[in-house]
Amino acid sequence: MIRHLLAAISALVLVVGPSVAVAENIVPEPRSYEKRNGVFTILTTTKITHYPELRSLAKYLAEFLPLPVREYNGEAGGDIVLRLNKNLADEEYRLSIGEQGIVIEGGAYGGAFNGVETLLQLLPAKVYSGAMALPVMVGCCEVEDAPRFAYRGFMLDVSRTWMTAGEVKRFIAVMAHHKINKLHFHLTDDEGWRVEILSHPELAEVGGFRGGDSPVAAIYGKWGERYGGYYTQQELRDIVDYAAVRNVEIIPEIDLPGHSRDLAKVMPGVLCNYEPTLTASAGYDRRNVLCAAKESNYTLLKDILGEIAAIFPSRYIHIGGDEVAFSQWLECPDCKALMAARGMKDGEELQALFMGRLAEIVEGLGKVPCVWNEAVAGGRFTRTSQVYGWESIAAARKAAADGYQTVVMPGQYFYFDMRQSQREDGHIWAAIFDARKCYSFDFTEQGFTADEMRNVQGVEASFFSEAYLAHRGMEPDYLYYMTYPRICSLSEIGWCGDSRSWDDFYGRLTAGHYSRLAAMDVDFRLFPPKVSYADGVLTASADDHSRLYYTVVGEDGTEHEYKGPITTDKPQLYAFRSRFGGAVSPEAGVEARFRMAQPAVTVTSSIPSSTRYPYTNAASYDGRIAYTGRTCKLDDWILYTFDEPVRCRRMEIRTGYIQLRRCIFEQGYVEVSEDGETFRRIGDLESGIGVIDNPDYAIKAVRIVSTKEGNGEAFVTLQSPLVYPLLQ
Ligand code: TNX
Repeated sequence: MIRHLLAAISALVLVVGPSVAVAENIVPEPRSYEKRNGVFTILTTTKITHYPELRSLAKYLAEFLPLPVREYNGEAGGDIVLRLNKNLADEEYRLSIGEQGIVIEGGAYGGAFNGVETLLQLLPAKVYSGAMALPVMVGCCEVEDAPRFAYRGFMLDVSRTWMTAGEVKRFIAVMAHHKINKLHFHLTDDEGWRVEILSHPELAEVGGFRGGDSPVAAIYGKWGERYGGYYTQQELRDIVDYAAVRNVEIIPEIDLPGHSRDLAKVMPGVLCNYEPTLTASAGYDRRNVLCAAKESNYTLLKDILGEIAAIFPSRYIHIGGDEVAFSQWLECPDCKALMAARGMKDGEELQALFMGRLAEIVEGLGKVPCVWNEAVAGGRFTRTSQVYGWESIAAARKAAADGYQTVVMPGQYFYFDMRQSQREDGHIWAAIFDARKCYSFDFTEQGFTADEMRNVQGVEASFFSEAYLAHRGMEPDYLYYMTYPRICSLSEIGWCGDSRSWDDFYGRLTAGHYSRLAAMDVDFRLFPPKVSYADGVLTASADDHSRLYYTVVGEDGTEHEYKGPITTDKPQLYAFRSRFGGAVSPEAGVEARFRMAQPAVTVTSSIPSSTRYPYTNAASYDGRIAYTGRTCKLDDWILYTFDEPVRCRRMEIRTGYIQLRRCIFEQGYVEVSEDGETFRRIGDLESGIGVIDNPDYAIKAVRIVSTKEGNGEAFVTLQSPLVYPLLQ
């Protein structure tokens, strides 16, 4: 009877047309998925029944499917059952959807969680927006699945850019939907201390904030105001619990002994024992390495790491070890004496001693130390550690070959703070790469041997956030624009084997997964549209699922929907962008649309230039930058005089580095001159940038004038003017 009723309801539902799930677009792709005939209909009366160990998982599932939760009592049918099966590996699972019900079996909690995530992906995407109306039908199938790697991680840098506990949880929630199971939590660095330490409360209370009256200098354009934050231990425990429900282990990092400027600002006694010369840094002590010779430092670190060990249940504590400026030790009489006493010849040996002592502390706390690859470069570091190979593929392979359990994360594939195409924002030091290039990472092709692979624990991607602050205009979604869909690629590298097919992945991504990301409210990055021009016709295309728009130079910026080829003899006026929910692509167009003019220019200033980086660099248009020879003062100016007056559609005068707007004229105004003699003030700097939009005159000279006394930096960096030519 009930069966007939259900069948009738299913039929009705089919007619009325509620959601029928599409099955094939699962990310990361399961090892085996077999479609079966029939459907199971989830009704409001369907129960989620679970083994006692899976209670929080059942409640998690009920956040998406508003169903009653019951402990499993042996009966079957008509239910969604969450079980453990000791014959499966911990993270392995089986998902079976039959007409009578759904069974998810995991080897351990993580396996069952993975099965639940796959089930969610078999439902309509709106399940992720918390708006799943019931009944909903799901096609019958059998899934058998397990990850390739036990370690599928992501590193979040909350030191450089502060994120609230709520923002961190949201990030965890989204990555967990991709079966990423480790959050490497970069809690300290030169720019911020984010974890409450009860035995030394000033670390977070002072070191969690910068700018204003904080001893920690502001960077990247927020000089005046005090800003930042830290997590209380209670908040961190809450994040740990939240993550555990989502099968995410949190591995805390305290970055030592370098990257510790913030710590040193709060406790100057941790630095080496010498008076630094501060002329080059406008009096600001930028040292960031803990003295290796001070016993008190090890006592302090024991206190700190003891509290970290108590907050985070993970077996692992990351203690950094990257980018240590040995010069500070080599200038320190105490470090030199220590080195002499131990017969050490270089900073690397002293680093091995420092990191070795930290490792002892961590092991004494019953945990495994994790380090960045530099810490083991000399091969002296304890073999019972986990190494993060970030500098290069060779560095990752070497750590694995030397017998360290290794997490592979070379920057050119896995640093998601790198820009995704030439004209977008982000770092460039490792590479410019998008989700496709990331996806192409293949252990076999990269030459990892079978021996090395035995030590590879898995993969990790990272988002270092020193440039994040400069993108407050995109807040909060610059983070998601930079990390998705690259995390989707990461999830398959970590989950599936080598030799994956991009076309297949791209198909699943665009046809199914984009909708899920949109339902999660993730403003991810779309791939740029393809644009071509031939025989007077301009054609553009995006993926089949996004909408395509264009703007025309000279109009007011309105976006028109692209409906078909555009006949024009001025293709350079058009820029195309695709959109999918809140997701957006970078602009694309014909080459000429993005070409910049490079009119001959002379740069002068009220400040003399540095000798190594003369102002001619800023007149060269070749990407080099110039430095002033001192900090900037009130009324200082920088003047750009063009050989010939310049007609253009926009001009920008920027100070600061190209990816990181640092050492900028913080506040000031812009003056232009049509004859090179008389100047008129046309506006204020916008985030340190002088902007002239749509001038209806030719610019002979432009000058920016500081209205603020310095910014705590020793110099100002200058770039070439950005001149957007007229496009008639
Ligand atoms: C290298 S990764 C760093 C970070 C920077 C990052 C920027 C690592 C161990 N050190 O301090 O933020 O590059 O991409």
